[in-house]
Amino acid sequence: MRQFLGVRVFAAGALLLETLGGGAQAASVSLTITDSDGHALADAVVSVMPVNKTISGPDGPSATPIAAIIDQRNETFIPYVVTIRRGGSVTFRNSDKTRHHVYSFAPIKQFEYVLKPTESSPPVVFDKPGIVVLGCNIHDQMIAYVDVTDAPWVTVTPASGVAHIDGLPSGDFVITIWHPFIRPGVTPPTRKVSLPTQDSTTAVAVAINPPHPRDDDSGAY
Ligand SMILES: [Cu+2]
Repeated sequence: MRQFLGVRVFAAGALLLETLGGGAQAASVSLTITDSDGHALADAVVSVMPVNKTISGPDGPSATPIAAIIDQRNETFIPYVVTIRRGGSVTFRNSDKTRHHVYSFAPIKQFEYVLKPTESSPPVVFDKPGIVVLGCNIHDQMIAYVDVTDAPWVTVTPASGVAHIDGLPSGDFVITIWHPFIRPGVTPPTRKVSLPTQDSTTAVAVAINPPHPRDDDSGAY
């Protein structure tokens, strides 16, 4: 038990040092995403765009990825939401022992592949920004989303609903929040934040209304 406590104290000390070191080098923003009842929302895409477009792009952990993998496992797309930069690609993989399919009818990208067990698709390149909804013709309950963005920084909220974007320069930013609750044709909420210095940080809370059952027509993508 004493050893266990000792490890915990050491871990807390390391975290404190890391926080102090990171805070001195770059600005950061954290967002708490909830539904309208205040419950934490996972799978919200939080993308950060500089107002001044000449701000150079990032290379830290919050940098928008240029490639992603969506696995098919236990008849589920994993992850449920991915985000990539415009021009980036997603590779689809079947890790189940049954055959799967993956298709998109999205206006910005249409494709379909049948994937045998252990098979992967070629990388699918997305060259227009927007939301792509994915399905499997064999298992109707399988659904996933690809958010294709020009924003240099992005993250997807975990179960806590809290998104941290680190490694930002000082400046003004527009943050856009997208979630599968937001129906096609509805403008996602945005927030403007100003990070005046390299060590500034700000926290923003955003509530997303769940769709009204009568509005829940995902076929409109
Ligand atoms: Cu399937």
